[in-house]
Amino acid sequence: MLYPIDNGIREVKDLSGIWNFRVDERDEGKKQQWYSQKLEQTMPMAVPASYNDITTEASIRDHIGDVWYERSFYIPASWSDRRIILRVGSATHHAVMWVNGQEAARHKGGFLPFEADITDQIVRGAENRVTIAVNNELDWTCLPSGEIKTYEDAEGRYPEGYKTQETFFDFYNYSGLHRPVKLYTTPKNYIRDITVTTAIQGTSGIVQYQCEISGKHSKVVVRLMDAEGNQVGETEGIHGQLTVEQAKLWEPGRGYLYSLAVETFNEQGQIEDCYQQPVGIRTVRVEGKQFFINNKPFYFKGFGKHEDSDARGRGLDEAINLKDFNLLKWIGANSFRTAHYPYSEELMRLADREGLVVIDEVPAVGMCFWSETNTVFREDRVNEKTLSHHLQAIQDMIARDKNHPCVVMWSIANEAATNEEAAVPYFTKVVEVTRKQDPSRPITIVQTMWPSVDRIGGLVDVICINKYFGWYSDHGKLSLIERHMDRELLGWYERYGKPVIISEYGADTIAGFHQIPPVAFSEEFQSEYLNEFHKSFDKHDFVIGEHVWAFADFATKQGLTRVIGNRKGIFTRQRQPKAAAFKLQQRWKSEHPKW
Ligand code: BDP
Repeated sequence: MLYPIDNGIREVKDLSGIWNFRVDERDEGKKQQWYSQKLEQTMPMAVPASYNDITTEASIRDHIGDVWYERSFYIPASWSDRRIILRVGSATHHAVMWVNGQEAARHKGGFLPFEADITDQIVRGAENRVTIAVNNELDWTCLPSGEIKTYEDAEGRYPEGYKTQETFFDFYNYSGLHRPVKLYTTPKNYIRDITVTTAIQGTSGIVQYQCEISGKHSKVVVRLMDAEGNQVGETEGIHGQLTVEQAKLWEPGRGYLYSLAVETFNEQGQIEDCYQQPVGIRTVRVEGKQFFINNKPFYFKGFGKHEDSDARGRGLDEAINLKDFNLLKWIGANSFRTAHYPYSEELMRLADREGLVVIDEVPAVGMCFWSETNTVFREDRVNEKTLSHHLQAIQDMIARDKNHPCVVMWSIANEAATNEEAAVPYFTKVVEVTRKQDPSRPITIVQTMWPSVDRIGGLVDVICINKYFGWYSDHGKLSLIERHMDRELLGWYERYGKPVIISEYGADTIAGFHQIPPVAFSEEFQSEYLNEFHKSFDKHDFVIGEHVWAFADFATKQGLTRVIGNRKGIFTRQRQPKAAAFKLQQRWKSEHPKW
């Protein structure tokens, strides 16, 4: 799926800004067809943003159900012979979109784009109206999964109709139009998709491409330009290969990008469509105990992150993204995981440019109750319907992100109950579909289970584990961490013989709390805590990465263990460093046998 771009042929009109917004308190909008005319009783709402933290009303923040967005737009006269596409970067979690009262698209899944060809629905020369109903309810057929709990049989202890959204993941269920809504054009015959893979031969880079073109064309011309705009290769055809001598590689810390310019020509030989696809020449491979980028062993230093900030919630904020990337570089990190869902396309393009390495994760989070009897993979929970949505989400994520050089591995789930027997056929299918869709990248699943009970580590290429010794178990006992971690790591390696990344380890820390000797929640404790883990990581050559949880403090649902959100950030939610940030910087920026 191509990202909408502006060029000499295609145009983009960003509909970000203030939209009309209404909370559907009584769930009546669809029945009353609110989309058939201008929305009434609206308030202003920013797009892109989560709506939850924008107002002062808890009832809006915590609303369960539909909310409605609406705005008007005009189609420029110059777009008269164009296809016109309306594209939503993400709507969390379900959406129905109408244009001038007519349904244009519906979509399930809160973290991936969808679009509709609205050429025949719009009026030219007059005002058009787009209405989007966004719903945030989660059940077991969704990713992430959830349950709506009702209280009818609670003997009147709760008001009539009272319900709660139960979630099994540790981030606030932010909702709304989180990413830009854009109009873009293509010609009638257009480039539908481009897939690029790259290889390295000696000092040359090989760029293989495959285009999908809709409608007739007489010729496809493909040029490769370097970052300075010089042409370094040219060929013809909807698929093919270009060789770049003395190629400049896309490397961690150095996001060198070429541009693959595809042009299609009509039967009269005139140019019809064109698209410029950024290309990073790089390879990835897992072999033995190591992860190779461009045939060099790579050690992952970095974080699990979230798309999360004050006021905007999960809404795209390019300033925050850039600030985060600058902080990642400042601290000496080279990578992050998109915990626990695919991040915005804008952020992924920035990671390509900045040379940050990304583990791209599908929103399969919350599939575990850490219990042998309260199982998750069963008919009334994670079932066939969940699987089919899971497969769809993976295919859509790969379709969106396949060309990003920054993406070096797919994560197919976070902390699933991989000890359950029924998890085996489930993840066998997920892995099979992921590999088929993208044979070029390794696959991981982020594990919470113990190596002795896990059943699916054999399916993936890299073992990722989340470990909280000294926090959720043996709380506060810093002296036990190294010992527990050693046992755990050896357990995984002995069982599967695969490289291991510690994809989460961390301790809640309130910026400004100090204690010597260290006490849990103090800045000193967080620094010591990480240090104890590092002692263990440094001993084992099959450990190929450390991602601290988390990059910054983030919002969660309210809970006894959450003091206004999850405080495991190395930075506060406002992106200021806690003491551990300086310790990590010291470690990650110093000479070390692992990097
Ligand atoms: C892990 C989850 C992550 C949580 C973290 C924590 O993967 O989403 O935020 O624990 O408890 O289990 O801080």
